[in-house]
Amino acid sequence: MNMFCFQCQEASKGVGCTIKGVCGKDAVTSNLQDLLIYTAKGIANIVVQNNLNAAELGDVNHEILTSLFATITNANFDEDSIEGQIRKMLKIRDELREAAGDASALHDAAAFQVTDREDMLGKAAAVGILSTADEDVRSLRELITYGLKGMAAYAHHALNLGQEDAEIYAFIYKALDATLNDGLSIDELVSLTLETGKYGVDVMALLDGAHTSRFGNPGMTEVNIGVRNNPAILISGHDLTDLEQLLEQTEGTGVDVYTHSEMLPAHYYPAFKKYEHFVGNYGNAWWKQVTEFESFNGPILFTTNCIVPPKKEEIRQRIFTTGATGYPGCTHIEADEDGKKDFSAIIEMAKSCPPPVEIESGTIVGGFAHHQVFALADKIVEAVQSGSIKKFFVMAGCDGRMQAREYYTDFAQALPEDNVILTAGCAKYRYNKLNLGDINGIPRVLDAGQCNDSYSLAMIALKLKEIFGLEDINELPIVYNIAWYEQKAVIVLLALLYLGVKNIHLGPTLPAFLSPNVAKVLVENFRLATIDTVENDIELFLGA
Ligand code: FSO
Ligand code: SF4
Repeated sequence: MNMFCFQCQEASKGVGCTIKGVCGKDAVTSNLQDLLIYTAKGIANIVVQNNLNAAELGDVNHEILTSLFATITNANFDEDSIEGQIRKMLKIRDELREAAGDASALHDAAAFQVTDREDMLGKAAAVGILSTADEDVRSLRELITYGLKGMAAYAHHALNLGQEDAEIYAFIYKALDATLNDGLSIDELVSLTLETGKYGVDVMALLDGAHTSRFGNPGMTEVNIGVRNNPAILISGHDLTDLEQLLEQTEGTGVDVYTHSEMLPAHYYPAFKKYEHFVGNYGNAWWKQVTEFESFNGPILFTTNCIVPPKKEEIRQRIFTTGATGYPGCTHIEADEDGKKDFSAIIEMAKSCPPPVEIESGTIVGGFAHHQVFALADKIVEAVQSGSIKKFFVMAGCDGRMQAREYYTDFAQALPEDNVILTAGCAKYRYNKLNLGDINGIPRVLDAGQCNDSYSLAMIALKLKEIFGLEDINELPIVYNIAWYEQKAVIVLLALLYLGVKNIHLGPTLPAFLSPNVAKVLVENFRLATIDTVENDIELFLGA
């Protein structure tokens, strides 16, 4: 069976995965994910055509988020779970359509019917990415859709914290529906792409507010990267409510909890500091999990992507998924109606496992989200004015397993000592253990947090613009050298473009889903570029 997916940076040959994903996603799962997206578009079509009020769509909104989120790279590899979600969405769609009345003007996505898996796969083949023949229209439709996937992931986390915004849902319906509309011009699709960026800013602000109002403002924190001699659970992904519940349920059980990859920034929040058994961070960015899960010894809880398909049965038995994630053969933990999750099976398993094997020791420093950086503003402004800090390099985004990403370690190392790196997302693991020192007490790597905390980096830029009395954000001594991997990075990128940031360097390669003409539009209007050699880039960024 064939598939076509080009949504992430690892798209095969820089074009697209056609037989099996480089990520490990098989053709059945990939095609079912295409059909799930098509079904979500069908629901959006009904909502838009009937002018339904998103504020009144409760569960429909939530299932749209779950569906988009489940198709993000490395989130859900479980074909049964994707099929189950399609069936759920079709039921919601049909009820919505019947309640709305007039169905005559609806798109096929709002009305098609399927019976079994085979039927679903047949339909998927007809409605996948390549069903849009014009490569520029396809490129823009997918760019918008991937932005929406990232938006949905962040909205889902905010929702878990009880925060939602009907305007974001309304935009998701509008944009999904627009991707079905053959009447839209390229210009209209480009402007919808930028509007997606606006809602990207809004959703990150929503999540930032949800996090900080519940867990406090992140502050400068030293995080232990060594281990203790107790059995332990490793928690990965981005969902802080899952972490909160896990910490509550493990308290007093003798089981320690460690963060992995994008969960590291949880240590920066005041609310989690009170847990004595919340020991530290184990390991590095997502792709190193293959060896790190082996030496961790205990169970692992995935709250979101990035899952690397576990080859060994022993590891698979220790992996638990929750929320939009899934992997065949791994235990999935569902929330009850109140959002509560029962992690007792994970805790019981942990008790029977040996403690983690130490792979590193010492500490790393982070917690430089907007509140902490604003508190240091005087010091930072003084350092800029005195020339102690020459430039800031925003190196946020994702890490990945491709060798080309060594560029980011080399770049951080080669950067002259009067420059500061602002980071967020798992990209940080390429340089956050290098001991790059500090400038007048300000660490040279300032980690704001998760990829969604790129919002903080944008807030910091806007604050500096205000302090320095500048007209344009691009006059700041800030260079954007961003690494991307999956669709959350797409919404972060669109958000930065919406905020007017120009000259973003995106690597290690430009997205396969940008057609030459769409890439040209981004280059001409935003001076978007990719990376070169470390030497040439340092010269380019600092030479003038
Ligand atoms: Fe990384 Fe994976 Fe946060 Fe992504 S762990 S790659 S952009 O999921 O979301 O930074
Ligand atoms: Fe390929 Fe990336 Fe799609 Fe996986 S998510 S199938 S690696 S393009």
